[in-house]
Amino acid sequence: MDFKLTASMMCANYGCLEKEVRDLEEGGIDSFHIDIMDGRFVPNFAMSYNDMQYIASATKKPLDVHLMIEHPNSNIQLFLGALRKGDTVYIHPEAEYHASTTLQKIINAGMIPGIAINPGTSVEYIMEMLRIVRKVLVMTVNPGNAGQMYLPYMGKKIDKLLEIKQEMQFELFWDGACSADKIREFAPKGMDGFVLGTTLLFGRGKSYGDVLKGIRELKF
Ligand code: S6P
Ligand code: MG
Repeated sequence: MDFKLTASMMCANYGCLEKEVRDLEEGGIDSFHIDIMDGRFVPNFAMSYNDMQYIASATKKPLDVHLMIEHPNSNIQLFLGALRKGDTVYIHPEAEYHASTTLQKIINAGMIPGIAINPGTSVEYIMEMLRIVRKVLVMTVNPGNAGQMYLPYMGKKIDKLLEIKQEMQFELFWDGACSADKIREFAPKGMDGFVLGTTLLFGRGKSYGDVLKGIRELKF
């Protein structure tokens, strides 16, 4: 079954970040998920612009930059300037007055435009943006922290997005408390990828290669 696995780098060990990137790459990760938080849009500070730049320099794999910052339009050029074609930038429509303007800047810079949506944001709210984005990151926990519980009321929203996706061009990615059970349930329904954090990949007492191999070998 074809789906992408991306590593949530806010869960990595910063004492040996270079090794973490290398081990994930060698283990077969598809991309690196970079959670940038401003302490305003979400009540936490996670990764910084510098962390993102470092990881970009340490790998040839794509970066998926998840901007959890207020008014990303004010800083988007800074982030775009440090990225490569083929990298994805997700903004939150809840954090921007004119989200489509910001998305257009991402498109014009040659990056992949994405929207990340909070648990409380409806599919109807993002309907028009679905026509211009190439990726949707559906938050299955409230944004801000790793290690949270899956919010079960997200299942219906995901099913709705999976249905709409059949007639549109976007890919759908899962972010938050991703477990093997969720991959087993949602990959066959058409989910294109999963962000892996503490639930499945980091701090599990297994090598990244073994975890990723285990996921690829799941029986559907
Ligand atoms: C949350 C962030 C996510 C988390 C990821 C962690 O605000 O956007 O990317 O880092 O969900 O995974 P887990 O398995 O610890 O929930
Ligand atoms: Mg994220």
